[in-house]
Parts: sequence; C-alpha cells; structure tokens
Amino acid sequence: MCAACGDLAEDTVKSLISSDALIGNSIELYSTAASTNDICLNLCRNQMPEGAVVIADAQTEGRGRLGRKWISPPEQNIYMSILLRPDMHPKSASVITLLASIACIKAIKLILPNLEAHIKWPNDIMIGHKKAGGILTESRIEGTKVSCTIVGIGLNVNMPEQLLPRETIIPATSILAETETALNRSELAAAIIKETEECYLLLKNKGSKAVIDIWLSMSKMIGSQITVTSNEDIISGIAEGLDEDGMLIVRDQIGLLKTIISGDVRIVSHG
Ligand code: BT5
Repeated sequence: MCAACGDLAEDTVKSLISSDALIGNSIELYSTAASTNDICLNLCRNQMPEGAVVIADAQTEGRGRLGRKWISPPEQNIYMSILLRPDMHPKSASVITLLASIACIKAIKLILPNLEAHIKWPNDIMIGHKKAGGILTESRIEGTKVSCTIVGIGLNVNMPEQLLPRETIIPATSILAETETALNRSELAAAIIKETEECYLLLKNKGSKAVIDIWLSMSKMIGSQITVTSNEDIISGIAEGLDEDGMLIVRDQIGLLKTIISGDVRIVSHG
C-alpha cells in the first residue's frame, strides 16, 4: 500500500468524502495491484463490510469482461473497486453496473460540465464516439443471493494522446486527450465515490427502476440504430430501452423485440 502516488493520495480522497459515508468507510491505495477487483474480492471473503474501496495507481493484470485485458499504466488513470453487499437476486445485479456508470458520468460532469461524456450499455464510459472507461462488476453468489458485488471502475484520466491503447475494440480516449485538461485524480475518485453512494442509496430505497430511469435519461443510445455482438450472435436493430433488470431491449430488423443479457454495442446511427 502507499499513502500517495502523485496526485492520487489516500488522505485527500478521504478528506473529500464525509466521515460517515457508507462508500469509502475504508479506503486502501496501492501503488501497484494485480487487479483492484481481486483485492476487493479478498476483502469480501474476509467479511469486510460493504463500502470498502480499493484504488491503485497501476495494475499489472487489470481485466475487462470475458478475460479481456484492461491497460492500466501508472500515474495517469483511476483503477478503483468498490465492495457492495446488495440484498439482490443475481439476475438483478447488472443494475449495479448501470449505477456505477451513472456515478462516473455525474462525477466527470461535476468537474467538466461541458464534456460530452455519456454511457453506452452495458459498461462503457464514452466521450463522443470513444471509450474513456469501463465498468467490470463481479459478484459472489451464495445460494440464490448475491453475497457481495465488486464494482471495478477503470477511467482514463490524464493519459496522453500518444499513450492511448491502439488495438482496442472501440477507439480509446482519455479526459486529457479530449479536453487538454489534466484533472486531480484524488478529486475525481472522491466525486465518483460520492456519486456511487448517492445512486446506491437510491437503489436501496427506491429499487432498480429509479436507477434505470436515471440511466435512460443520461444515455444517448436509446432510439439509435445499433449492432450488438453477444457470444457468437450479431443483432442489428433499434435500441428500444432497458427492462426492469437492466437488460437491453432491441427491436430487430423484422420487428421482433429481443432481450440482450450482455454484449458489445456499436451505435450505427443516433436516433
Ligand atoms: C471493461 O471491459 O470495459 C471493464 C474495464 C474495467 C477495468 C477496471 S480497472 C479497476 C478494476 N480492476 C480490474 O481488473 N478491472 C476493473 P470490456 O467492456 O470487456 O472492455 C475491455 C476492452 O477495452 C479491451 O478488450 C480493449 O479493447 C479495451 N481497453 C483495454 N484497456 C483500455 C483502456 N485503458 N482504455 C480504453 N479501452 C481499453
């Protein structure tokens, strides 16, 4: 663990969130982690209460979905995992991914209100047509309940244009590359933590629909012509909305409604 890695400092993050906050009741900062999600999964196994946050300056084995790599160099970005213990059926846990994307966009917009940051289902943080971040939600299931959910957030903050990953499925970008503004990572991480708490409390008090409604109001993809690659299938159609569990509903080319559980979405033309 380390106290500070440049502009990413444990004390600064702690000082920016309330002392009685649920999320961030414990914050651990590492100069290098294999994956912050793995550290958080260990905290889960060790009965750590929900709200614990793990942040790293760099990851050596950062991952995305389906075993993909998340490129995680030092001194530039945010790699953060949050331990939650939602009392949910596993089927509904994908709402947590939506919740974290809402929190990221709200936090970015607090600092840069005019930045064209938006959410693409299921887990992409976009600036314009490029990917600036992603969410990896991993759950531990006991019986029929989720015993803990780890929300992993990777956000390209101060990554210079020339160091952006090139071989990515969706072109990559960073906040710096889009705005020529370097942000203080501690401030942004604290803002994400606070927004995640607000949205998580909304989920607990009002249920999934309240979160999904916010997601729908912030996303630009509903009504758009999209293609979704899901396992081996490619589905083209119009993004109609999300169902009550946060699954994507697509109207395909012959007018049938299809529910998509996971996949990669490409927006062909905005609706
Ligand atoms: C994601 O997966 O977008 C989820 C990324 C989650 C990363 C965080 S960091 C903290 C926590 N600890 C972890 O180990 N993970 C989480 P997916 O939608 O499957 O996208 C993965 C794809 O994004 C890769 O196959 C690349 O094409 C691309 N990619 C990899 N690194 C990138 C980066 N830094 N910026 C933009 N795109 C990237």
